[in-house]
Amino acid sequence: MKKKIALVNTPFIEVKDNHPLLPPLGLTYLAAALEQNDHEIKIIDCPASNFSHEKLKEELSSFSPDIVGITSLTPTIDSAFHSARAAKEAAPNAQVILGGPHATFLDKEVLSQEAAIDIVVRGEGEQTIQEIAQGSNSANTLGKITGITFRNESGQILQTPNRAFIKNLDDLPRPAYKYLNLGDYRLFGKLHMPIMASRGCLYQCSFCVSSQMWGGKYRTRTPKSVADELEWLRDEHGADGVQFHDDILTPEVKRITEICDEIIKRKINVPWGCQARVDQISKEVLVKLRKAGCNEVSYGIESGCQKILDAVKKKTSTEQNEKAIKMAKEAGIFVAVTALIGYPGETKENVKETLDLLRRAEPDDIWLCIATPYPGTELRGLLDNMGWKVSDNWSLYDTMHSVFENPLLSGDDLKQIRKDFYNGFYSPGYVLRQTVK
Ligand code: B12
Repeated sequence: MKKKIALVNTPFIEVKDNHPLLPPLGLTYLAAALEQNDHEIKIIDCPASNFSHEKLKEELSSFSPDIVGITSLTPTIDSAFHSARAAKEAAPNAQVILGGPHATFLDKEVLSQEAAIDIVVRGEGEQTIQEIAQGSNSANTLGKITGITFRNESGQILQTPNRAFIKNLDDLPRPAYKYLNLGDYRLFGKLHMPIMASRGCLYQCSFCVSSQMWGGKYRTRTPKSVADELEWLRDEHGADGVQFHDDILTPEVKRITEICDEIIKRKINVPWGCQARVDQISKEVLVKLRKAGCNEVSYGIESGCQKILDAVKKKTSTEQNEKAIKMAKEAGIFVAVTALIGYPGETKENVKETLDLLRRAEPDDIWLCIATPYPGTELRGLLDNMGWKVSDNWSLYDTMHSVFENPLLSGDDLKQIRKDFYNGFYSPGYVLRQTVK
């Protein structure tokens, strides 16, 4: 049966305003899956449209959906609850579904906290939402759909088994951007669009949920399908730049070389950025990336202290961190890094090692993140086991706030360290060097 389905990116204020607001890749993938079954779809991207919850409610009232699907991360979960209540008020008979990493790992909690949410979709959502939309909303039908947690008629919360990961990513229809007003995403007139060439991560860093969310196996699309999508983004949507959303684009030299060669051969000529690991990058790979249009590489260096790199299970060394930054700069690629401070066991001296490394290597941009125990991470389990007090104020889970009591580094210490570091790093000298570049 054809249904009316609204997909909602919940209202929030971007945490970092010099980053372009990108079209929501997850929602456009869900829309593409749903339109295969002829459903009527509307995507409401509240941050892009500058919609409040009140305005969202008005939009939902006039669309009158049968299903409302909401996406959210940990820092936006309270806003997602608010959106769910707005959805029930606007369309009382609609099924309200929540997805994304926070809901995936706190599925039962989310359903017991917010009565306006009917179903949580855990993990990859394309096939699951298709099945929900095709079926009725009886507990009997829902109970047969893998990868969901839901409330039955008597209020009991039931969890079905995990859904198997999608095997062949080339089978997925391309993200359906036609439901968005792409003009909303232009920054200084330029449109940046996302793309994802793989899913899954082979590593299990203690602060990250990726391998659980997307699987510990690296699932890839063919270089041809990636290059086809890049051409499509450029020609059909007018993309001026592209951002790869893969956790890591470069784990296999052969594969990244093939992708780059395909881009070079076809003269795609669109600048792009990606995330890479410092132990998988070489001068040759960086030169190839640059030749294929890569103008920004982002490394999760995490720390300049080997003790902390080992504690977070990063499987890299401080020497690799420094060398990878240097090589990217030499290849003429803008290099951004994320680094972590305030990990359990870290001292002020250990943090200083990280800050010294950053000052020495001088990457072009730095995200100095305060260690944050997102639901589903090993770090969260570690804090629970140690009995350290962890905040449940999810809006603070943006890596700029300290959310657990740390006997070695207090929240105030970490805030001050960040402030002092940024004040020094983005000095008039830095600005001058970047301008000359
Ligand atoms: C690109 C990215 C960003 C971009 C966002 C750009 C944009 N507008 O999309 C930027 C740099 C801005 C960013 C910022 C942040 N990010 Co970020 N980011 C990512 C990254 C690398 C890719 C996101 C993506 O496009 N994924 C691909 C799409 C297809 O997946 P998806 O959106 O999750 O949707 C799928 C499923 O989740 C599910 N699903 C999702 N929603 C729904 C809804 C319904 C109804 C259904 C049925 C299914 C469903 O189905 C979808 C299709 O399979 C992910 C890691 C990852 N691999 O996902 C981290 C990730 C999402 N980010 C994360 C974090 C922590 C942040 C920050 C909070 C902190 C920080 N300093 O980075 C900020 C906060 C942003 C905010 N506004 O609140 C965490 C989230 C953890 C959590 N529990 O919330 C992740 C998972 C990284 C990690 N490994 O821990 N991020």
